[in-house]
Amino acid sequence: MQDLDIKLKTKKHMNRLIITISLIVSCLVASAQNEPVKTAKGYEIKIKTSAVCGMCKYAIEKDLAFEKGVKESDLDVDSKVLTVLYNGKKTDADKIRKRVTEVGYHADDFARNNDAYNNLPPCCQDGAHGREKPHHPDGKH
Ligand SMILES: [Cu+2]
Repeated sequence: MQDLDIKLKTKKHMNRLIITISLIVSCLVASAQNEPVKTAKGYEIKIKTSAVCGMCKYAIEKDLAFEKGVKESDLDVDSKVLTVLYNGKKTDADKIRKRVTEVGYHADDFARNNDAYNNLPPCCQDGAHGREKPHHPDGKH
């Protein structure tokens, strides 16, 4: 009986340890995201996305143009990094990341919305540009 008690206590201890470790890991992952930078024109955030081509660039930038507080957005297709200039009083980096996920793309630690992803043109989905040469490097079809 005492043996079982010790086992249970050890298990509890292990669980706590696992929780602590996963908290530390998630903090480390979170800190891998860029922080917003204050500029003369507003805040600027750089967000790593899963965009693959000019169509993705067009879709994300067009969508963000309608997001409250967003002033400018520019996606660099090569690095997949989306740079957004925004009004810090009207929105924040996480809201912008969330909006990007709703277009169908990962945004830093925010996973894409799967329904939106499935509705993307085939050329904008995973591996579309790895299997073949990009057939529309300029974003045109
Ligand atoms: Cu695309």
